[in-house]
Amino acid sequence: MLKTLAAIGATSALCFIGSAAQAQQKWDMPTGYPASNFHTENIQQFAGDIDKATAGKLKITVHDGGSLFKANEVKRAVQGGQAQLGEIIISGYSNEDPVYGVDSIPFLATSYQESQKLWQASRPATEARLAKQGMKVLYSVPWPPQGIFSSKPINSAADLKGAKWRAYNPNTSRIAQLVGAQPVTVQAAELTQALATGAVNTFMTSGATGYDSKVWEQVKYYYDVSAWLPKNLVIVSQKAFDGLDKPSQEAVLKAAAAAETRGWKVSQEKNTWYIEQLKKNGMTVDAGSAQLRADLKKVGETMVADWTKQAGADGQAILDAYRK
Ligand code: PCA
Repeated sequence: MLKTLAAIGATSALCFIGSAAQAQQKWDMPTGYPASNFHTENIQQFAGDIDKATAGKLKITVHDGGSLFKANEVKRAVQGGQAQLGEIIISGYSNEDPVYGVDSIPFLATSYQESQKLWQASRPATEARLAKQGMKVLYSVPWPPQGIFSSKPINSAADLKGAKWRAYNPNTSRIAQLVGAQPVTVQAAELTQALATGAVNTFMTSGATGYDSKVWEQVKYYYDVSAWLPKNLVIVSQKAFDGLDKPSQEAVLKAAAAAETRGWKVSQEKNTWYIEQLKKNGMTVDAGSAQLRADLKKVGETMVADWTKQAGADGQAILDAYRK
């Protein structure tokens, strides 16, 4: 905690350059994912664009890999003003509000195109909720489609019974419950270690995180079922944003729009590459048996039905807009 406070104090001070009293702002941006991940590279480019466009008036320091705040602490940090902006996986917060979890329901939106459509349908409700909590959405980028990683072959949901199932959000815990696995929440930054110690042996995520965490050292099978594409959002404290001069605000918004377009494109382009790396490192990759897919579809149907009840009229409006 003290270390965190010191780090913030050192980098987020408002300093003045020369005698013209032109304020230079230094912002801290925590993220939960490693430096070489495509989201983080995109964020670095976003920060660089802002630096350039403001001629160095707004400097953003990116703290990757959960080094300043753990992935699941970033929202509260931005909300509480300990960080001016940050990257969150929005479905990580669906216990606060079901709307945050709509992008992580199995088989509701399974391609980039559907995922974009679902984002357009859910964006206003998502933004309104975050705005109530004092935060503004700058941009979204999806993770590649989610598949199943396992240390042993899986032919149907029955084979998942009793698995030590790593979860990264409430919906992935719920899937574990529905298939009779034991959910353990582990952030991406701790996944390699959790696998090495045997705390977990099965999980759903993208080829991107499989690659980042070098999971082939423990797990040998990847079932590329493309069940959903969860999104990361970059959010800023409204108060911090309002504290910028107009040109800097415009620079942030412009860089955010570019990062959103770039991020969606890179996620899709790099997905194939990530899967290739899993194969190159000795993993068996296939699309999953018809039985496994059918079993998971049922899990998805249960979850859509539950979600619709929990999310009420707002949820129904999102689904109607998505399915139109
Ligand atoms: N990677 C992140 C979230 C989804 C994904 O593909 C993770 O596994 O934590």
